Amino acid sequence: RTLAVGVIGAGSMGARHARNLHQYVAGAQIAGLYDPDSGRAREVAASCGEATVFGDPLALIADSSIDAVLIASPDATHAELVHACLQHGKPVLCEKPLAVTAEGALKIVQAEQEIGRRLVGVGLMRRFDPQHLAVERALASGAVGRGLLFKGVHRNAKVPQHLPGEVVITNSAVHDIDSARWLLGQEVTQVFVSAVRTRDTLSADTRDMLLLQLQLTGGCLATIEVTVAADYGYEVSAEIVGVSGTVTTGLPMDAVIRSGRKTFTDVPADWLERFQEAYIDELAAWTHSVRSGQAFSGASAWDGYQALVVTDACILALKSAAAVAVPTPERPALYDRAVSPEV
Ligand code: ISE
Repeated sequence: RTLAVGVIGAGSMGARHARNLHQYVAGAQIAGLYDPDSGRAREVAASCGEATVFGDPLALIADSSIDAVLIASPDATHAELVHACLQHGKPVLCEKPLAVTAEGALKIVQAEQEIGRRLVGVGLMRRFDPQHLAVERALASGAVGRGLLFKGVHRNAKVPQHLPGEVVITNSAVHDIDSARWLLGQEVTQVFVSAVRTRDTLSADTRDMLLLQLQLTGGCLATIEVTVAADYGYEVSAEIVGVSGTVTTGLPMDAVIRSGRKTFTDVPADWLERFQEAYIDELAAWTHSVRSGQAFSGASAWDGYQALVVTDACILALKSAAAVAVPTPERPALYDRAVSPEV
């Protein structure tokens, strides 16, 4: 039967997820929506068929008409809502970050282990981006030999006037940290973080340009630039330097324009535009995994936790201006096998 999905959060991300799932994902429908702004929830619900607007996120999760839940609410609310889904045995796709600290994410991993089956997926959607998947395939083909160095660039067009470095780390750099772990197949063992405020118009504690330097197992390294006031547009790229060559994400397919003696292509405005295909493919994969009982091919709660173990260390490194060692806990067996919930 069609998977009845409840969405929590009708802001730009939640609205996009709801409309993507309604419009592009076969086998699923938006059955419920919640947002503290009920007007916004009603507006998104009206564009997604017969979705019910709930007055409380926990009521949505508990309701028997909801089979699975998609969390796109503010970062600080994620962990509590994921626990509620687990208590009701409901599969959940939670937007990154899974929690705002590793400790919070570990509690979710422990709760899932007590249940004994994987119900949690995390919205680290670059694992579904065609350009990143092309890098993964090239690396797996052996074309450049063993991957040694991950080089990530992550640029947002503009930053709110006040954005401390630790928020940029948990809200933005978490993607690049996951990409480094995923593409290299290694775990981070040490981090060093430098950060600057790029203009006086930003509040004194804003750090809108960060440079992360990571050491990983397997003798691997990573450097990540996260700039959230790049002005010119939204751009993400990843390069893996291997033993015998390098492989880099290509540009998303867009028109090349020649005009006024210039050649140019548009730069996306934001992540919704740049990763639209990845978001749809992530939702389709999640829907398929829940309906089929096969493992979700995206990030698990363990991946969400591991990324936060690194972001915790990055925040310490930012504050101490020193290198910080990162623990590498052993991955529980639950996250090794292809097991997932049945609906
Ligand atoms: C946002 O929440 C995202 O997840 C985007 O992918 C990222 O580029 C942006 O910096 C975050 O704020």
